[in-house]
Amino acid sequence: MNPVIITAALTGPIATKADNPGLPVTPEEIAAAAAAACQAGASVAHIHLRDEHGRPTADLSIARRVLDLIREQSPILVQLSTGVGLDVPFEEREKLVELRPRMATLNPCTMSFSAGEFRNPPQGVRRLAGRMMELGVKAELEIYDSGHADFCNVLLQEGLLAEPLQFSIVMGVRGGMAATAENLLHTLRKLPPGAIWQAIAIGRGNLNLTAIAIAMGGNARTGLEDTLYLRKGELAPDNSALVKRLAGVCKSLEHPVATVSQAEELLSLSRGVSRN
Ligand code: KMH
Ligand code: ZN
Repeated sequence: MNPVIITAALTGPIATKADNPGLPVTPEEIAAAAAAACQAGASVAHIHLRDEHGRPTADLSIARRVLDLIREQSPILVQLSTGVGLDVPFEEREKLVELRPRMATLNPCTMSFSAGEFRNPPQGVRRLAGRMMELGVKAELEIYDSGHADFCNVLLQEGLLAEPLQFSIVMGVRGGMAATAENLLHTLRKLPPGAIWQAIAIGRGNLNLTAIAIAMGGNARTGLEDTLYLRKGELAPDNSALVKRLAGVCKSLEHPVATVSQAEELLSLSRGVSRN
């Protein structure tokens, strides 16, 4: 049985400190949260950036500062979000991979996302996928609906993705598939053989669907991007509390938690000098 890679999604594009005071927003807070999450059992930090007003941004100097601070404080592997936030143009978002993080997300399709629109035009997605391959940045494919997995299979056939493919099955976003075990199973059947995957269940279904995914041999993600609460009515004090709880779930299910170097190996990350 492979160890479970725990990803900590520390900030996301939507929540504010008013929603949860433990949300890390500044580069310093994000780096400290990444280090604490690593201590608690996370081997990957999924990173969104915020500007000085707390708004989602793809500003390269902020991204550089966050990457540098994380590297100073922790061995955790960095996955930069190229999803960034609904109001940031695709053409700005895709530039983030030029910083050559070890990993970055690739959102394959345009979709409704709650009250907004998440724009991922097919030719832009192809350009970004190709550039990530050139730079050796591992793509995590964000699947909000089972048809998105079909499109990733097309990208694979076109030679724009490197195996093993890594997927997040995202459930619970309004505009994507609902957080149900049935949707998870249906989508998993579409993944190519040897694919690595995790479930991301936004909101209320977070703990149960994540546990189902771990029991099925998937990896796991948690963090204040995905859920602000530890349980109904109780805000999570910080990201590391959510990671600690998830590591406990893995332990109860007798699945070991991956170390950073195990995660690096399992994800087939390309090595490079001074990269997170
Ligand atoms: N925000 C989640 C619904 C990304 O940042 O590129 C999925 C996600 C994708 O984390
Ligand atoms: Zn994200």
